[in-house]
Amino acid sequence: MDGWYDAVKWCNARSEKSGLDPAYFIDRNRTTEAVYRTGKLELLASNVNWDANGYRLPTESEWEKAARGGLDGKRFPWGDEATGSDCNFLGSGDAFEGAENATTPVGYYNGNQLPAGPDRANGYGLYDMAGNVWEWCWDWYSDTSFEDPGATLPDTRGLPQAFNGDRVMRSGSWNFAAIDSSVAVRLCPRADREAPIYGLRTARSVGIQNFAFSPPFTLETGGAVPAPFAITSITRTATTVILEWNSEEGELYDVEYSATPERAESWQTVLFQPVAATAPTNSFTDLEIARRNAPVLFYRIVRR
Ligand SMILES: [Ca+2]
Ligand SMILES: [Ca+2]
Repeated sequence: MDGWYDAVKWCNARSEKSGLDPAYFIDRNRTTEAVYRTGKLELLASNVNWDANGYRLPTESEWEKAARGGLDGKRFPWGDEATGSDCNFLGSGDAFEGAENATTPVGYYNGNQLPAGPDRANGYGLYDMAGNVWEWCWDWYSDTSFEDPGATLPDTRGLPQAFNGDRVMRSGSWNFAAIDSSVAVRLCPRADREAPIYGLRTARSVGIQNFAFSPPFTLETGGAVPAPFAITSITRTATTVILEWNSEEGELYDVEYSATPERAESWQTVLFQPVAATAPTNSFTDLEIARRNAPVLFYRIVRR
């Protein structure tokens, strides 16, 4: 067994067994369809089809959001204190305490646990986000990964490259103290590390959820007089985005998108042919948002 690598391959195997699209690929550009099934690969974010409907590890940020269950600013998913009736830690006094692998069954803290306590499903209905077993996350581990520029992206996937051989684990476990079950505690095992206190929780992408759009802006073309125009309306369906903008007859426009708009080189053209304008407004329907591979998209209209 090879720790994180096996966790990732297990996600792919579960996807394929379930008839879903796997998320992890051998090729970093995913120019081939070779699914990651064997060996130890140092996967980068570009190895992943983040839009695949199959199983994958949550990113560290996804994990933390899931763990808090909407209750921010507290040490645990339910509040600031943890007792043996809340989650499985070392000495929590649950019915499995002292066993060789003293895990509690999934959902053990459902109101019928011992020591007796309330149902500890968090605000999102999730169990065991605190304690029981540590859970692998996607991200590379570094003490300072939150200072990386990418950490402020709307859907950060952590450091772009390996800092060392460590990946992040979260949650605490049956063999650690109660305080290590705090939502914010991070463990940094080597990615090939195996232990009976390690586990995983899978995630699935449900498609593009949120859109942010370029604000109205002014564009200059070839040093000409600034031509003010703006995206005037956005309509989103399950699979498309319809953009409308102010336009002038006879002009040509490119529709561009980006998931990281602050990076100038990240903008890509939606169309190969520019949109010929009608006056006074123009519209374009992006039919391929599911292929844009980003949970948040920004659009802008550029006049040729
Ligand atoms: Ca315990
Ligand atoms: Ca756990």
